[in-house]
Amino acid sequence: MNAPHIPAPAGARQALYDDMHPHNLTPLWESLHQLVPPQPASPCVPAIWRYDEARPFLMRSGEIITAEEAVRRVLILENPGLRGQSAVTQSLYAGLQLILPGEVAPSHRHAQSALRFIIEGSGAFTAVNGERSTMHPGDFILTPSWTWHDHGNEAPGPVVWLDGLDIPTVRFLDAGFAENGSAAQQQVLRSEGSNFARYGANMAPLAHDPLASPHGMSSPLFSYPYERSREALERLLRDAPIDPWDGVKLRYVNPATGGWTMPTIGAFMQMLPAGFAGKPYRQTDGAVFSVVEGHGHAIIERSERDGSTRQWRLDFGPRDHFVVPSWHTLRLHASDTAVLFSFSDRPIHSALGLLREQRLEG
Ligand code: GTQ
Repeated sequence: MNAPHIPAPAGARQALYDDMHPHNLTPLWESLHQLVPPQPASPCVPAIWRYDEARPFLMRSGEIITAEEAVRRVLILENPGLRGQSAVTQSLYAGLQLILPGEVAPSHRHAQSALRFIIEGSGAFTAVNGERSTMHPGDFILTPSWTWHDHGNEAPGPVVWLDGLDIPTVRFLDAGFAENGSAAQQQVLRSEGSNFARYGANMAPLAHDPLASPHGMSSPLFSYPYERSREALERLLRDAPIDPWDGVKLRYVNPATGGWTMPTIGAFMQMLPAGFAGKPYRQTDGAVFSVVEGHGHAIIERSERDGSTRQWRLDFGPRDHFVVPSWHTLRLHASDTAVLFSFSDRPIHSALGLLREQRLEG
């Protein structure tokens, strides 16, 4: 027998919605499809920030505010689909930070995990928990959750880096705490290179207990120099079979555990040979790319529920940044040998059993 049919008088549904609205009640059936979508339908959209276009604004910001006054002089890479939210994807934040010669970005710490990826200039430093690390283009530096950090520039020219933080994730969880240091710059407790000697040589102190790591759930190593990463990729490009989707792609690891460098943000570096035409793939973790070397383009596709697709072509060169939202199909093309750094919220997807990825043909 068929279920009984309930004929609703015209307007009865809306009357119910209106009457219960003041009681903070709302009908699920009007939004079930958006709440439990058949596939991710991100408001985040593909976008590119060309360095040639962004740099003049960054330098202008250097004329109107000091690093000390700004605390962090950063231009946020705001996703066009998420304007006003200081977010590059639903879970991640990205920004370009400028520090001029002689400036200091004062010491603080916060629950948010941060990464720095150096874009332009050499000789600035980030200090993490009492040790400085000098920055060079392509270096990947961590400031894990709740570690004291300040930045300084004792070099002759401007230094710019990409900041990647889990600000939207921490905001979503209402778990944000922050403190300012008692002095602008933290006391130097160890000479530069001490951290790398301890954790950067595929060795670890004998007494090292990963659970009592100096950086909590994050990698105890806080600087990953470009020289080393590039050398590994170049070698693999010559020796190893090239992955048809990724070229040669490596993940930055916590040397003590083999796990992610930070609990909320995963980071990667890949090399694409000249002429590379990558196969398409999609994954639930949305990613931000920073182009280190070479030129190419990304073809990004989004399939809508009605079966239609939208396509973007983003042409990139050195120091450009682009974002690939969750479950958008990506194909990477390189005209000359290209090196791409990227970061995503993959560790969160993995830890929560939500990670899905599809490597497609075609
Ligand atoms: O360097 O600590 O881009 O706290 C945003 C928030 C950088 C930082 C940002 C921050 C920082």
